[in-house]
Amino acid sequence: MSNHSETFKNKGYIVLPQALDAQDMTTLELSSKALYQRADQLLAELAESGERLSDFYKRQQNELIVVPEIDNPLKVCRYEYIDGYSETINREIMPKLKGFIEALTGSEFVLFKDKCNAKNPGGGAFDPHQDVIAYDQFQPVYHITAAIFLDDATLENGCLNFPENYLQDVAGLETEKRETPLGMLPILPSYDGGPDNGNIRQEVCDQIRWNTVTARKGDVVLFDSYVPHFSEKNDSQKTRRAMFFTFNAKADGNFYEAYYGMKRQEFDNPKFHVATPTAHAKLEN
Ligand SMILES: O=C(O)CCC(=O)C(=O)O
Repeated sequence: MSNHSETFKNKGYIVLPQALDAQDMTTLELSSKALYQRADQLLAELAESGERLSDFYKRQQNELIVVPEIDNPLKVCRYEYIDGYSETINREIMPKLKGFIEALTGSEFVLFKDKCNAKNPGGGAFDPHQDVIAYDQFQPVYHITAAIFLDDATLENGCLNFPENYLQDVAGLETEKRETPLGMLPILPSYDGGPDNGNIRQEVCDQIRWNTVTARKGDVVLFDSYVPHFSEKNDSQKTRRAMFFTFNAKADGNFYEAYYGMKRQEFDNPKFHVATPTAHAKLEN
């Protein structure tokens, strides 16, 4: 097993410093500008028309998906369906990300979902969670996300936090476990319903030794869907933009359109907004 695979197996994540080059970053900067503008425009148009996002997306199968911040219906928290919407990202960036994951795992992966967290100044915190619990309406039980940073992620603007070694930290806990290509991995106790729906329970978070993982623009962080993570609010005056492309093993099937088909039909379902600083995350199940 390579050093990278060993670290990934033990920690659930790995940082690939400057994995994207200057040309990739220019492509991403231009594409993300256009995507953000579209997201912003959609929120403004919907506020003007009074139509609810959940009604709008039921009849929009190819549109970019936008979710506003909890404290402001006009402020973009995140946009999704990037690969479906942006031919450039699909053509220029996606093969590279797939390549990073396939080099790490030695098997083929396909895109499951994607998103860009805009994390504008003042943009909200993402509470500690495991991504896998938001995906269990679909067959794959194991996913790997490539997080790419369009801005430096710092302590001040809300970089990601991952555990030093959560498998050791929670070894004594009785938890449900799922069989994955990396062995049996735990589903940690989380809050069910209410404003903390999907967040890992506080007493479990307290047991975990957390590390801040700062990143530079152009770095890629690969993490699996079981490793707990969170980020604080953006307390700086600039954006902290990061895109997250989540893949599943090709052998498990291709669910990208099915995932977004369901999200468009059930936009308000809190399942699709676990641990996000959006009003949707706070709706009752
Ligand atoms: O963008 C962030 O800071 C956190 C992202 C995250 O954990 C998520 O979107 O599930």
